[in-house]
Amino acid sequence: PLFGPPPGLTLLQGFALPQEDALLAGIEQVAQAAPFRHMVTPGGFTMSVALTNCGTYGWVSDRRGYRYQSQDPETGHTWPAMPAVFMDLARRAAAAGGFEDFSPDACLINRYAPGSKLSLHQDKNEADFSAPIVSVSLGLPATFLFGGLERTDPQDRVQLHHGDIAVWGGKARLAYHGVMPLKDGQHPRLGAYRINMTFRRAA
Ligand code: MD5
Ligand code: FE
Repeated sequence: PLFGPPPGLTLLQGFALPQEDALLAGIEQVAQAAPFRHMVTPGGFTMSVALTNCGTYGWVSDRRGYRYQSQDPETGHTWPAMPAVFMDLARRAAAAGGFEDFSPDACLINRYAPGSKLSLHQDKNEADFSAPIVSVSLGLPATFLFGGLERTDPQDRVQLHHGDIAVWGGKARLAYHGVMPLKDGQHPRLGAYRINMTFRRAA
């Protein structure tokens, strides 16, 4: 199509707003047990985004690569359980995007400070690409880049605001994507941060 969203992306503007308080409380609870930290990429760079996880599996990176694992590498303990309000919201958003019976076993929580960015990449560490990725944006707005199946394909941009949910499935599931450096600002609930929660079927 010449206009309209790319195939596979459903943008649900404001979908998470009714659960705002419960989501922020859940993130604080998760971060108390598994604090936000900056991981190192296989190439040896420290990520500008800080992250933590909840659920059965968590996404981790170190010099050996990217992978999902059930233990927090900082503590050796399992990741905190996924709060019920997270699971319920992810399932309702997936259904609204056309994916019934989404059953995420991993929730990666990314925290962006001004200047933090996510370079262009594909999400390929999950076992089943037929499941969507549900992404919840909170706090400061961000410019999201999404391209095609080749790194060099042309990119589109979308602004993601507090409370927006994006459901990435079908053709968008393996598309290259990234986040532009976060602009400085103050959000009434999150201050100078953007938080993005991604719900995935990892195993
Ligand atoms: C973020 N996080 O805003 C994004 C939201 C990550 C990551 O990219 O890997 O932690 S998830 C966006 C996403 C997922 C799967 C496919 C596509 C986008 N896409 O086709 O563009 O922190
Ligand atoms: Fe990604």
